[in-house]
Amino acid sequence: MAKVSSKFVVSVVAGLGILTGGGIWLSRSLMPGTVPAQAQVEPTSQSNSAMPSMMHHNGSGSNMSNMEQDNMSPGQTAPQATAQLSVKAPVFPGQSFPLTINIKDTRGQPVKAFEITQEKLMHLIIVSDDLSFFEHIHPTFAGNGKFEVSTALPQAGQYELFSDFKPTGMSHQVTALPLKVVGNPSTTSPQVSLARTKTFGTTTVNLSLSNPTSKSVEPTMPVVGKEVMVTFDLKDKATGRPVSNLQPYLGTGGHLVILRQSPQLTAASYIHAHALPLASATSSDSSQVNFLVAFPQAGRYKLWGQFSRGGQIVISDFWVEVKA
Ligand SMILES: [Cu+2]
Repeated sequence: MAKVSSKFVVSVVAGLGILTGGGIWLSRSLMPGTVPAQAQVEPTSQSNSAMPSMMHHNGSGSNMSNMEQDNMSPGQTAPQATAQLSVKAPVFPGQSFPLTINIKDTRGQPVKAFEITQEKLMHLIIVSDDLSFFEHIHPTFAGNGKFEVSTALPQAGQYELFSDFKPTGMSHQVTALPLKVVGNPSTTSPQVSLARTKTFGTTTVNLSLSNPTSKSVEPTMPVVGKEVMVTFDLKDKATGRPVSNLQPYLGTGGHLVILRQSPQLTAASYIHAHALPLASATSSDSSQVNFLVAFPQAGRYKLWGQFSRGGQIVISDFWVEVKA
């Protein structure tokens, strides 16, 4: 294979306030002159996210505002940072590659300080556009606005990298950074299963949705904008008994990422829900992790719940349909 020495940079200028009523804008642009002929991202895929994210924002924004500790009043516009993703060469399926995400402030200066959220300075969620692939990693802060990490992506096709961070003095942000893995993408569309009980490794997980104001847990189809309790109930596959060794993960009972299925994923497709505190190990529901979630739009969502079972991370994924 020919050595690829030129660096290509996919520049995504994305700022998304996920707080109450914060002014939001999101645009994408390619940096002129930095994308060589073999660049992996077509300009056409870069310019169509502003309106959808505006439209999607209200619901997820109000949802997040319940979870995030920020002191924004409605209508206040927070200063927004921009994120830029760089990879040094085309990305091939299954091959490890380093990536860099640079965060700059509104004046174009590197952001020097970030606040820790859920034990990390940056959470990076990588999904394939068809939502079949999911990865949650934590880039290392190298100083001067720069985060670095290496990963490998399994198949050719389009991916979206959601970087989730809070610059000191700015609002908590999620930016969507597109990345293409070269080759012929699979043409088979992934299966969408609405099953509520699935087995992941040695753990069987049941997902249930309920009205947060009543104790009864009944199968519910969530309604747009209405808060629902999302409960993951973990049992040992071999014994069928509730797991007894759930531990906090990233400082809470678990981690839940939700993405709305759409032809073009944007930062507005992303909902990061925080877990309610774990029940004590002796209580009857110590095998359950609860999240409060409001789905911003009708449609299909994929949920990835991550839990620590005695230090082993269980990733469980489910599809949920939300009616208007
Ligand atoms: Cu994380």
